[in-house]
Amino acid sequence: MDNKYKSVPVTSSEITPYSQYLSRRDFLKAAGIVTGSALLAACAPKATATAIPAGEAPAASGKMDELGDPANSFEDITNYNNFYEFSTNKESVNPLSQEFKTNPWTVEVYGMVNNPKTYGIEDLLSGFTQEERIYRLRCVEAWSMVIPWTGFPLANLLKEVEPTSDAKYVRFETVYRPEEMPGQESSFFYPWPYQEGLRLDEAMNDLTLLATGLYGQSLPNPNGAPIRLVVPWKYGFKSIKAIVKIDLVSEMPTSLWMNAAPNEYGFYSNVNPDVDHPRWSQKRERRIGELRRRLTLPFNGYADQVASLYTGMDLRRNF
Ligand SMILES: Nc1nc2c(c(=O)[nH]1)N[C@H]1C(S)=C(S)[C@@H](COP(=O)(O)O)O[C@H]1N2
Ligand SMILES: [Mo]
Repeated sequence: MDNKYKSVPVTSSEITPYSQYLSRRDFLKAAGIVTGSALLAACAPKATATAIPAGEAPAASGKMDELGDPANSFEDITNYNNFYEFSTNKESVNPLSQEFKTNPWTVEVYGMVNNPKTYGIEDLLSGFTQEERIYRLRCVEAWSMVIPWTGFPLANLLKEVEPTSDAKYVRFETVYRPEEMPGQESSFFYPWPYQEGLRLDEAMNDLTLLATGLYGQSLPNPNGAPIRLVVPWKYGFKSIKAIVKIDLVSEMPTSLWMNAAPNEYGFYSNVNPDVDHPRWSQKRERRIGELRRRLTLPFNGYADQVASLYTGMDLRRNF
């Protein structure tokens, strides 16, 4: 497959060091052009000379996705999170997840495979070439971000364990640790642990990433440390965090969201501006840091790489 995301091994010189990124950000702040405040200024009655029209604000980090969209700031990416194990409030996930223990950590890969194996997080970091992938993340709630992940294709791990010919789907599970994750103390609304699934060909697609970091740092706790899935053409809830189990199965797995609200969340959940959520439109999205809502793209803009996975399927029904 023609791949825009060449497997470029990440070397430390290629990643903007966090200190440099911070100092650039401080510079932008000093110049009064950090996105949030610039946008506020732009809609205030007395817009100042430094106000920058939405969409033209310079990227704080200089990092961009393949459409030229600037990456969101480290601050936005780590302070506006969906991680219901900690809180349903996006701003509370960061403070509540600070003490979460991500070391030691193991990921068990099992089920319909020839070589089942339990990997320590250090094996996953050293055994697979880590690369940077700058992806758009589109939440089903109609907001989005651009995130510079580091990690490795899930396919590389699956090739090592060798799925058998009976394996048709991959089931993922988040750690269950109610003593550290306050949201897991009650199962009244959500049947913990968080689970997600992919069809095997979706899991093997080159875009599908196991992320172990962002902005060249190890993965921050609010983003699903120490390892999480990233499936950029699907709604964000498919990108399960803090993974401890990867299970190869023959039947379509049931995700936490399919269990909790089957009329609202299906298995495929490909980003699709033409299929509204039962309670809101999916036509547009709010890119965090931008003033105006932008049009949502089919498959979140990755159609040329993944649309062929769904040939013959009725995409008006996103389940
Ligand atoms: N275990 C777990 N994974 C999860 C979630 C969650 O609540 N728990 N939220 C999902 C949702 S709805 C989104 S939009 C993304 C958000 O990822 P981010 O916080 O890194 O931007 O994580 C997904 N993965
Ligand atoms: Mo989401």
